[in-house]
Amino acid sequence: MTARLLNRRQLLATGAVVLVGNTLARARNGTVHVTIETLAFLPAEIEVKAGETIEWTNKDRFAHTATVEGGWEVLIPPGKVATRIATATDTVEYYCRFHPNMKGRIKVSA
Ligand SMILES: [Cu+2]
Repeated sequence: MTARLLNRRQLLATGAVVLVGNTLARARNGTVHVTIETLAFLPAEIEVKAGETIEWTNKDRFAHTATVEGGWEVLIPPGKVATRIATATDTVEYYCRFHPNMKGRIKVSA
């Protein structure tokens, strides 16, 4: 979580931040990208602002979902991309309905 405290220049200098699977990823051009590969959301934790787009790219050969218990669900077919526009209440944990061990987290910042 320390990544948030770094300024943009420091983030660029430590470019590995976005590449290492489980660290915070920020939106670029209004979209934050999550790759699904070998049964994992990468990065597992993302930070968005309300109105920004979350885009999941499924590189696996089977379908996955981004599912929030008692909330919304996005189906991501194999080899496809699916999106959701983040809302103010989207600070949530989510998982894949087909593979409950796949877990992710969304944080909505002001
Ligand atoms: Cu899955």
